[in-house]
Amino acid sequence: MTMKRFRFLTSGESHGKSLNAIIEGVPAGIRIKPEIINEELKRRQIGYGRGDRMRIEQDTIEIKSGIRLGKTTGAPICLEIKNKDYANWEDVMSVIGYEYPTEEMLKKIEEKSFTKVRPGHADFAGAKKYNLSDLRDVLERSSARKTAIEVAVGSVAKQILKEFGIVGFSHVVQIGDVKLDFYPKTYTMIKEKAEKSDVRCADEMTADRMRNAIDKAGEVGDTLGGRFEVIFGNIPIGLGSYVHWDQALDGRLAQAVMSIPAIKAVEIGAGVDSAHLRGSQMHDEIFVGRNKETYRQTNNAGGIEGGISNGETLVVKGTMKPIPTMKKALSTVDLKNNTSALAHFERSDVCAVPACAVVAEARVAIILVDELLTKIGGDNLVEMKAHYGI
Ligand code: EPS
Repeated sequence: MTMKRFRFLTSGESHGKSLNAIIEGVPAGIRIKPEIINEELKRRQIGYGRGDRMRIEQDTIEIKSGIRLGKTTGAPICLEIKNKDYANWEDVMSVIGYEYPTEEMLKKIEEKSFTKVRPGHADFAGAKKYNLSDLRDVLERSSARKTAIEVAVGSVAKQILKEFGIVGFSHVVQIGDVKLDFYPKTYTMIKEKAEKSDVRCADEMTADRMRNAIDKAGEVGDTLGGRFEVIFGNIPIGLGSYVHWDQALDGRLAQAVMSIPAIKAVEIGAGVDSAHLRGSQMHDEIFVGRNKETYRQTNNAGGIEGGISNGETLVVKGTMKPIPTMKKALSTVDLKNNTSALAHFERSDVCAVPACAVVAEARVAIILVDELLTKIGGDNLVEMKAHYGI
C-alpha cells in the first residue's frame, strides 16, 4: 500500500521475541497515551472462540521513541510488543544458526517443524515462493499474530483522528450461519452494546446463538468465519479522489481491510446488496433544509461517492473466512515427499471474527489519518487545526 503521509513498517514473528513498528509522518504536538494503545490491544485479544495463546499473552505496548512527555515530537515513533510466549520458543526461534546445536535444541526444533500443508493458510504458496522446506518459516510471519502491532499503529492513528472529532467502532453482524437481524436504532447504541459483548454483537440473543455456534464448531474440531462492520463518523468531505485509481478512498480502504489475514470480501455501504437495488432505491437523495444545509435520509453509499468522502458516516464491511488451522484435519500434501497426508494442526482459534473487527478498525483509521494529513497538511497539531478551521 502506498501511503502518502502516515507511513509505517512492522516486523516480528508469531513466536519470536517481539513485534515492532516504526511510524513516520506523525505531526508534532499530538498527545499519545500508551494506556489507550493498551486498551485497544486488549480489545483485540478478547473474544469468544479465541485459543489458548490469548491466555498466555497480555499484549502491552512499549513506546521506544518519537514521544516525549506525552506528546509526539515529529520524530519517527517506534513501538514494541514483547511476545510472552517467546520464553517457550527461544531455541526454536533462535536467530543464531548454531554450528553445534545441543541434542535438546535439535529435538525442540524438530518438534515444531512441519511439512503437511494447511489448506487455506499461506503454507503451500509461501513455501513455494520463498523456497522454504520447514513450514514453520511460513507460519511465523503469516500468522495473524502480527495484527497486534498493527492495532497499536491504528491506535496512534485513532488518537490523531480524535483531535478532529473523527471516531469509529466495529461490530460483528454474522458468525457462521448466525446473523444479526435486529440492529439497535442508533450507532451509539450499537457501539455500546457491541463493546460489552464477547462476540462484539449488539444483540444479546444473537450473541448467545453466536457463542453456541462457536461451541458446536469447536466440539467437532471445526472453525467459523463471519462478517463485521466498521463505522466512522464526523469525516470531512473530500478525503480521497476520483482523479486517479489509486487515490479513490473506497479503493484504499478495500485494500487495507482485504489484506487482513482471512478476509475474503470488503464492501462499502450497501456493498453486494447494491446489485439487486434499482438506481432509484440505491442512491441517497439529497434534501435542502431551511438554512440551505443539505442532508440525506439514507446512506447506501456508505459515506463515499466517486472515491471521495461525502460527509456521511463511513461504513466498511468485512467478511472473514473460517480459520484454516483445524483439529478436523483436511486432506493435503506432505511437502517432505509430496505424498498425501492430513493437514498439520497446532493450537489455534475456533473463531476470531470479533478480533478481526478490531484489526479492521485500525486499518480504516490508518487510511483515514493518511488521507486527512494529505488533505490538510501541517507538521504540527496547531498548524493542522488551523488548516482544518477548528
Ligand atoms: C494470534 C496468535 C496465534 C493464533 C492466531 C492469532 O497464536 P498461536 O499460533 O501461538 O496459538 O492464535 O493465529 C492464527 C489464527 C493464524 O491463522 O495465524 C493473535 O495474536 O492474534
